[in-house]
Amino acid sequence: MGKDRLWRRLMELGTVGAQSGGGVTRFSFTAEERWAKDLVIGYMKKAGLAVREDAAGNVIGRREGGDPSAPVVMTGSHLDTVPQGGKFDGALGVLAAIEALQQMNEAGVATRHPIEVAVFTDEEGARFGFGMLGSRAMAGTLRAEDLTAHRDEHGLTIAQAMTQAGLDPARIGEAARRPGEIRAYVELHIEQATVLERHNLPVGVVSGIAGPLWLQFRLRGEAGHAGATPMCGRRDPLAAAARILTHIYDETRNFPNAVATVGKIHAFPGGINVIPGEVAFTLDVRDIDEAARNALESRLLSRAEEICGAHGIDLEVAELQRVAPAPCAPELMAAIEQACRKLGHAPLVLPSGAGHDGMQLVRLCPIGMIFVRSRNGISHSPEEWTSPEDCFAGASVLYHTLLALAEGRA
Ligand code: HGY
Ligand code: MN
Ligand code: MN
Repeated sequence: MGKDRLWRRLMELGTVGAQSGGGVTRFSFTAEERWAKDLVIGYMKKAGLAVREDAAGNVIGRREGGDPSAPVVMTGSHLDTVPQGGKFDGALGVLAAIEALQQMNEAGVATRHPIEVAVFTDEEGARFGFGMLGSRAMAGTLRAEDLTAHRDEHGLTIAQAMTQAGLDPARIGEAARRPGEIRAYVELHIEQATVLERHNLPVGVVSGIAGPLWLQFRLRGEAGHAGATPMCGRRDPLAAAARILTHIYDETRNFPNAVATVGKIHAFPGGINVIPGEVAFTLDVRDIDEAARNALESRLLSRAEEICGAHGIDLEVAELQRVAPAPCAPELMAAIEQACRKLGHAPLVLPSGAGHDGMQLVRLCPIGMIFVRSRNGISHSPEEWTSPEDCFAGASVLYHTLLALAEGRA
């Protein structure tokens, strides 16, 4: 395995969309993401892969197997990022997969199954508030309205952004793969939490992926003069929002595996001496247990309605995305554990709090995930970091897992 080549490519890719604050921003269907895809297509060609782009903008590099009728062993990840994200989230899974296949080609390794590396479009959902677009298209779970219901900060829909990027949104259905066409999907990803670090382990075996629910809250009250309007009688949506947010953080503590995050909040019109007329904020709620997540959701919504009723505020809650938690396949976990042991790593099993494309592909095939250690558990930040040694350890586990699957031994 080419540790230096993998690291060099990671750092080179990390310059695409680099921001002055040290983070990386590559939103879907932007010049930065296109640049990143073109760079990775160059790596795929150097690795000897046949490269194509599907109707959703997914980039797919393919290594043929000996049996053309054998289902595909798929791996990959994403190149788009959150705003001011890190160099490893998504990028490591793509580059390690390319490195694994390049090693197989350079070593003349023959496998029965073909292997594909997929670069999924818009996994993060950072631009439109709707994620996993490419893997939904591949899994056939995308609805036509998904391409027009969500807009970016400039008011562009996903369909319009696709058209600007040279894609035809009307043909996105062509990206869907047939059930049975894919044998398994295995993704390498940074852990983005501290479990591996606390156990002093470089790699881990993922047991399942928590399901994200994204809601958009919109509270409408009455704008007014900050100085001339007495406190009593105001219909200030921010006063109601403050109570709702406090309840969100307090109530979530009653659900041991749940997390809740308000990542975006805006007061309109946004004047220092203006009582806001409207407040909008997003809520990201997750749990590995869907029933627990749904119970938390209903408690938060009913309390929000009570608070807004008491403040004379109109409340509107829109669902942006609701993804079910996804279990990893035991047989793939076993294959990953075997690869870990082969390389001398204790195979710690852990859940993923973060969402991944496998949550969509689980409708097509069994999924597995390999984690590598994240320094201080930090991700979605310029501070995101995984050491070269751990990146290489993860890539080696991926290599042996893909080989076992593609040779039909797992
Ligand atoms: O939001 C997530 O969990 C992932 O980073 N898309
Ligand atoms: Mn991410
Ligand atoms: Mn990711």
